[in-house]
Amino acid sequence: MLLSKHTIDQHNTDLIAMHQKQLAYCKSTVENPDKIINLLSQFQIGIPSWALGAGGTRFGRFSFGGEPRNIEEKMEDIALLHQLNQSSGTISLHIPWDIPNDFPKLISLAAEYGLAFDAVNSNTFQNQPSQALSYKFGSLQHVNKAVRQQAIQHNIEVIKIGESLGSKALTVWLADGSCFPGQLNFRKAFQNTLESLTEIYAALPDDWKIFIEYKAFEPNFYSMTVGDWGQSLLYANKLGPKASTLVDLGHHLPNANIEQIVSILLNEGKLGGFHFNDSKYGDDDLTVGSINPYQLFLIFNELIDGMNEKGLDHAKGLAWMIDASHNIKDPLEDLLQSVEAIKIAYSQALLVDTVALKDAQENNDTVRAQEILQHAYRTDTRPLVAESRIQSGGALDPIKLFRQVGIRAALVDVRGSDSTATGL
Ligand SMILES: [Mn+2]
Repeated sequence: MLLSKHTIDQHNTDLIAMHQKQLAYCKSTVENPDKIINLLSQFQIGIPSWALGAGGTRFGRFSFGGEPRNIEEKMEDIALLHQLNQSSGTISLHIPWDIPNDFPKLISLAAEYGLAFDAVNSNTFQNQPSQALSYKFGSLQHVNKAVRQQAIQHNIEVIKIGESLGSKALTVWLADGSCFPGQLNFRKAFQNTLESLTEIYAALPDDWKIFIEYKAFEPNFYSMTVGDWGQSLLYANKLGPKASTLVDLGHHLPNANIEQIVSILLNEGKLGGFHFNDSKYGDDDLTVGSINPYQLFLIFNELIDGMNEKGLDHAKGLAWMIDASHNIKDPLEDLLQSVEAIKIAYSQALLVDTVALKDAQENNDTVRAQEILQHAYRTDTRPLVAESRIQSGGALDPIKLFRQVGIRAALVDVRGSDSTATGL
């Protein structure tokens, strides 16, 4: 379901007077507001195809109704998000939860919606019905070479699918690891994984990248074969220039200093992509910025510092994606909240007085350094984010409009109250 331009314009007209007051005040308090608005307009965040339905836990799943029943409907939902916020212009597919077969149709649908295909994701953490061998004891690390080969072939297949859609990167997240001491020879598991990744790397087209995602624990609870950024970086360095690390915010142990990790990886030229979410305990898949927005701001502060240092374009230099999917919110409203939180944190980090911060650091002025960061963090940049949205044709208040129009009820009418998004 898509909105008419008239519906969006009418919504904006109703809210414009208040917005203009807030924008005028905000612009009077920050440096270079128009530059920030312009950067915000260019910033696109990939929406994962698996976030469009209700996620579940291992205890249960509560369907939302009106969930997309196929890849075309997933694209339609992302197109709707993009209409509302003008920042959700890319889609990240997960194979085989999404199995595209009519490529020309999907490509023309994407063009019609103004969407592009972001990194494609392989899946060797589940057995699929057609599959000969089991991933119960791992995939790329497996003691049995035939299992490793099956997982390698799957990844190569995913690259081919991505190529047909115009994607330029493969994200590999491995559930491989062990649940009990003694189960696994760590060195052999690492070596097997490296050899498997090397074969996948060899199948990458010249202009492709491979992102190695890490995770501290779950589903394996004693060891993960790509368990932290150090292990991921080892693989990425050994594989070559097309390989880099992907940071998923929820994949760290509690209180990990993610902003420092990001800073070092960027400095090494080995930060490839980002999965945004938020967490209190582990891989909670919560809405971006819902638990610790200051951490998100600090991460963006390091990202901007590192990207500027390397001359990377903020919008295109890294692959920005959301990776969250949970149980109780309307998934589309949740994604609107996540994108908004990302853009707020990005815009606040753009406000940091980097010259003054550098001076404070050079003079060991800890108090002033904190003042500079927190001054930026405590600035309300929401009017700048809203302005960038309406300048691009989006809605002033996406969630308000989503509710006013009754989008969820309309989706339930078309797709039914018990539809389940594929893969969930
Ligand atoms: Mn992830």
